[in-house]
Amino acid sequence: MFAFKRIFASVLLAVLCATTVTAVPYPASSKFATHRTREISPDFKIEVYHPESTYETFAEGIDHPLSKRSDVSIEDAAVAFVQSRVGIDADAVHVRSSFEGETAGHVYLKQKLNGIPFANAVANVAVNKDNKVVAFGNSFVKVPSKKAAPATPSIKVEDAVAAAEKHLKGTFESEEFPEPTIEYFAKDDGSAALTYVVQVRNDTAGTWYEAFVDAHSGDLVSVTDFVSKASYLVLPIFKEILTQGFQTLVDPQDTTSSPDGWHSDGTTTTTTTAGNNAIAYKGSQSSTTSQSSSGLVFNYPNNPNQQPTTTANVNAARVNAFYIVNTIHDITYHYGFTESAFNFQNNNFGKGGKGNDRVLVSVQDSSGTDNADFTTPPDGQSGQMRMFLWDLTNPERDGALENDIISHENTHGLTNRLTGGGTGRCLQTTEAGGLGEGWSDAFADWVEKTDATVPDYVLGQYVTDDPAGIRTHPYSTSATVNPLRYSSVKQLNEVHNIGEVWANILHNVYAALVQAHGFSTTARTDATGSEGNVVFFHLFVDALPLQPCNPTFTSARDAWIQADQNRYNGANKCILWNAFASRGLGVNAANHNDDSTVPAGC
Ligand SMILES: *[C@@H]1O[C@H](CO)[C@@H](O)[C@H](O)[C@H]1NC(C)=O
Ligand SMILES: [Ca+2]
Ligand SMILES: [Zn+2]
Repeated sequence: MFAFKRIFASVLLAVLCATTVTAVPYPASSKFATHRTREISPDFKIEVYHPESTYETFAEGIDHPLSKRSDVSIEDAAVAFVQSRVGIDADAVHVRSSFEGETAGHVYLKQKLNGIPFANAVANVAVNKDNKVVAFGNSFVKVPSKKAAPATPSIKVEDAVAAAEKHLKGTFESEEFPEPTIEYFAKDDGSAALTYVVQVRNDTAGTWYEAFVDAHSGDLVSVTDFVSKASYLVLPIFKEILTQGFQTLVDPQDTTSSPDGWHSDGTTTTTTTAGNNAIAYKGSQSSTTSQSSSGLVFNYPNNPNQQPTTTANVNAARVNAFYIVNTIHDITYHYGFTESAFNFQNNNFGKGGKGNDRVLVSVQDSSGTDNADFTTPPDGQSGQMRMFLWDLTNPERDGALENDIISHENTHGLTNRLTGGGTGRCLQTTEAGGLGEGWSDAFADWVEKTDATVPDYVLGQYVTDDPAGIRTHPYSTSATVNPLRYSSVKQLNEVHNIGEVWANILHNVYAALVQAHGFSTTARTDATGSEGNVVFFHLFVDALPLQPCNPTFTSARDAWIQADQNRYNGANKCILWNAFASRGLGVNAANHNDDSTVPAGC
């Protein structure tokens, strides 16, 4: 048995190795750790590669090969350690820099090949005061000599500089910048390119790159981007409430949806919470939040123990609201809420529809408390979101810091614009207004999902400081937890209450689609998948322009069925009908009387 296992293990290992070499050169799951797509301009992207790094820490520390010798420098100790640990010759390991900190010495090393250093194969070793190695990070690579480019360049340095300037639309400032150097660059196919390393800057565009230009072909192999990009300290859109934690998000803008980012309309560029899709302010539109440091850094920590009206908390609120409204712009754009479909943008970049109608987001609006609202005039006039403070607690709480409230409000803009052709006139009846409230809750429910589970969903628990939130029941697949069904509408005459019925039905439609087709973790940025949550939001958006002005539950349902026919050839017809019918909205439902019939064949 034991022998068999060993043979089996080595066969398995060989298969794994073979796969690694011949198929995907890196595990897809580690791509975020090794790759990054750098967008040089809207029509030029480059994927940069950093070999996978391993990292080990050793608590009190472990010996290095020179431990027994006295008076060994940390540099020599680190070289010997890396050499033994990685199994390479000493001449392949080269010290780049080192320093002695208070608790450890740090040595930074580069791999060398043919005497030429690698730009992206590095290691770092920390040695503590007891001369023990306490940490080791390593991205050294194994490049067979036949996969390494020849060590002598075949193009001239001037040509490499010209290529870098052309690709990156900037200038090599010869007076100021270091002389171009030659380094190997490890590529993700296991080869090594020989590159000239050239800095290129463009002050007008605010760019500063280090270009790696292939010293044989002149191609741009990679870039280092020295400019750190926009960052926002916010509650990420998949989180709902403060206690789930603020995070710093870098470059969250989606340039497919917002080609000039969130702070430019193509003509005017700002460094505040104002841009092409939205402006977030308090009191007047001149009271926005400015970047906390250059490069569009918005780092304003919220302090929940102080009143929301302190300067720091107002800034946190404007930044979070700005981030959420822009993110919703970018998400819904992927699913069809575009310029020509009457969305909210100042500049429509010649893509149809009317512009000059970005969302005006008034945080801590003084005209109300314990609520929020969204006004949707016709296409070409700005949507107006007003976020109020909630005075049920002390300190008071800010609706702009509970993402489901912002998501709910913003969705009113989506549904009012997409129903009836951008007039803002078509969700006016009580039943249609109720559907409007339901879509708004359903979008907040959808956008927060991070996996295929469909837990009960509660809205507004932070602002009310009540785990039950602001609705009468959690949205649920359990008819015990949430007994609302189509016939419940008969008893109701307030739009939010009616909305709860629709949102609960859509919660069940969502659950059925995810159960059937699984879940995409990238649904917020990629609408091309076939997963259930992607399908759900496509049908959600597609159904809006299909339905009549002032729809009813039954006409809204029919629009979903039709949307599925249009986009998926009716592949989900029975899933949809069964979900609708499970809450009384079957084929013969009418006049708020339940029916659980599904079409023949379902
Ligand atoms: C620098 O960027 C500006 C604005 O994007 C552009 O017009 C200009 O051509 C760039 N300069 C160079 C040298 O490419
Ligand atoms: Ca518009
Ligand atoms: Zn509402």
